[in-house]
Amino acid sequence: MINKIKNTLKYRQWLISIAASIGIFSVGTSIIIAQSIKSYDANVLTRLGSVVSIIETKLESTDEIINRIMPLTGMPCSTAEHKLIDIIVEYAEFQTLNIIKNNIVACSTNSRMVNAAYVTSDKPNNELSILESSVVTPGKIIGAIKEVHNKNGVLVTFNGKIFYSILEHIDDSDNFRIQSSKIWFDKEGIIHYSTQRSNLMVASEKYNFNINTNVSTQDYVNEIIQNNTFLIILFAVISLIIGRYVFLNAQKNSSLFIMKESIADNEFTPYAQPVMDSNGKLSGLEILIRWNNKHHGLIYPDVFIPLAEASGLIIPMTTQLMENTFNLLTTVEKKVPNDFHIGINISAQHFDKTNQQSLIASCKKYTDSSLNAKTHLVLELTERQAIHDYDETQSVFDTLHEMDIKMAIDDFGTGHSTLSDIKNLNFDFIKIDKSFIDLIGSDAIAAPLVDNIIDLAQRLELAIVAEGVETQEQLDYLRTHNVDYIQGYYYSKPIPLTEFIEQYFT
Ligand code: G
Ligand code: G
Ligand code: MN
Repeated sequence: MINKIKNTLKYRQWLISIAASIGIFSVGTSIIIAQSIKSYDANVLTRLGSVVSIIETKLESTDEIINRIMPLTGMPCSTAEHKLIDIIVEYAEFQTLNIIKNNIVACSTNSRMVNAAYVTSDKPNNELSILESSVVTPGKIIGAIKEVHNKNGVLVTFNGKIFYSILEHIDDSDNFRIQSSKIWFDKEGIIHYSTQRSNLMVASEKYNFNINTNVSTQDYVNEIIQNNTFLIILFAVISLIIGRYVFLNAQKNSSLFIMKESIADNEFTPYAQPVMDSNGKLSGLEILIRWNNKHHGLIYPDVFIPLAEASGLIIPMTTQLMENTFNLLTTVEKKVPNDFHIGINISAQHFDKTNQQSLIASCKKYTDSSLNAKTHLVLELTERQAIHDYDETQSVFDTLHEMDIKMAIDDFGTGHSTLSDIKNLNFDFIKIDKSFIDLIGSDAIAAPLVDNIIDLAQRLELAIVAEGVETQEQLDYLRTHNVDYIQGYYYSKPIPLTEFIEQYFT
């Protein structure tokens, strides 16, 4: 029955929970992906940066060597060149050392440089130029730094290998490019003329070059797969769990929503089952709630009472049920026999601080009404639920007893209460659970259980109601054991209270 209601809401429920799952998963994976890209980039930049600083260290001795050569510029080349050769052997990274006169190499450690290599005045001093060699190693990369004043000075050149041989020692540097002005080269040392550079770059602060590399989407994907598969799967699982939670919650909320509406529409109606005395004379009734839903017909309490109790809706539901019951019975008040018992089921929640007043108010309405003169109100508290706060319950019991309201322990034998609880709470009736009545006339092993439970009930010196009596055999047995009241299909199933009134009170 309730499934039909749920079906109408399924679509919305699925939508919400799938959206929640996908939403959480997307946010989670986006964070993981962004984090991975960031850390991958940072790692690459660190490696680029280390190449830059290694190259800078190799160029470190340039200032010193230029300062050593500068005093030689005034000497004749025959003297100067010997000194230049003495200097160059001390430094591995230099290819040639040269003295410039009139912007052209005049003296050099390599004779081919003389009168062949020149400097241009427009380039600033002490700046690194990386270029293609035309004199000593034509076609290969060299580095050059000059310091020339008034067309005279010093020029030093480096073997290009000092730049790219480093890459051999750096992990994953296949795509690293060393770039300066208009040229770049990679670890192969082949010159490319292009100013285009890749997306990640670290530039030297001191010299005119940078190291850059391209990171492709594929690199990021590989990185994520390698390091974050587990996290992503974990997020997928978490998203599914949350999705399921949302799904169940949506289900609960939608049922609750319908239930609230139904209280407003007065869809919860009282059914009644007669309770007879041992002579078979009508002595009372038990009100059993039914949900008469406009779309789905009659719904039984075992479906909605647990949800009503869990959500607290049981409180307004009971208030309404009691009011409806009292109103209907008042209409036939004159036909109701004296001492008639009206049984109402209540829940443990009714004794919580926040709900007590609601129960007491409903009872007050009863005691203030004319029904009170000839009937007894009996509140049935089930043993199946545990009592939340024993002291609170006891004080409400006292209040109710002062109002002459009677209390029954329902489903006796099935639940939580210990005998001392029952004694202290001052019940007036005991309703023996149907499961014990069912044992009557069954087998020899089970039968003593029934005797024991009846015996126990009698020792408590309370009036006893047997529930779920269906057969003559059960009835006879209960009569011989002096059980006071009988309730069950033997006499009648629960029927709408209106029908009950028609049947018994007209
Ligand atoms: O007739 P039956 O199927 O009605 O009842 C099923 C269960 O629902 C029983 O355990 C009964 O105590 C409980 N029940 C029926 N009506 C009410 C009610 O109005 N309030 C509470 N709390 N329980 C009820
Ligand atoms: O509140 P309580 O748990 O006592 O509710 C009694 C329950 O037992 C209700 O569900 C009611 O419909 C059911 N009931 C009452 N008499 C009989 C009976 O003779 N046989 C069966 N099977 N159920 C019964
Ligand atoms: Mn009951």
